[in-house]
Amino acid sequence: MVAGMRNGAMAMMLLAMLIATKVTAADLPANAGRDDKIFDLLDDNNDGRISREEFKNNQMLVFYVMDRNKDLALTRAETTLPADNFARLAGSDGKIGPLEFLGVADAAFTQADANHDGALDRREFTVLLQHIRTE
Ligand SMILES: [Ca+2]
Ligand SMILES: [Ca+2]
Ligand SMILES: [Ca+2]
Repeated sequence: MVAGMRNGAMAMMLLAMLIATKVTAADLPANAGRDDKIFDLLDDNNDGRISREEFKNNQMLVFYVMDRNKDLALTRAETTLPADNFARLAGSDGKIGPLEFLGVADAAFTQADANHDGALDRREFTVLLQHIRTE
């Protein structure tokens, strides 16, 4: 479905932005091993898998960092999204709320979990990052 594909592409774009934010925030060097470091940042309990909960929790942190005026809504000025993508995500109120934000993160996670075991291993995560980079 066209709508589904659009959501997927949007999810990837937003996630790319989020990951970029996280990397900047952590002040990581942009060289080899970066994917591993991003993975470790998201894997809170260090079991080598990113659970849906870990993924969502970290997305909420990113949301909070991006939400500069802390009104629990992202305006376009608070994101780096192109206008049309922002408009689609934000809906009629013109802002991205926490639930809309988590919905996108959720879609990206589901797409990345190739073997449907409810967690991303390093391999699935690397594939996700590669998708993001080639979008
Ligand atoms: Ca984990
Ligand atoms: Ca805000
Ligand atoms: Ca999996």
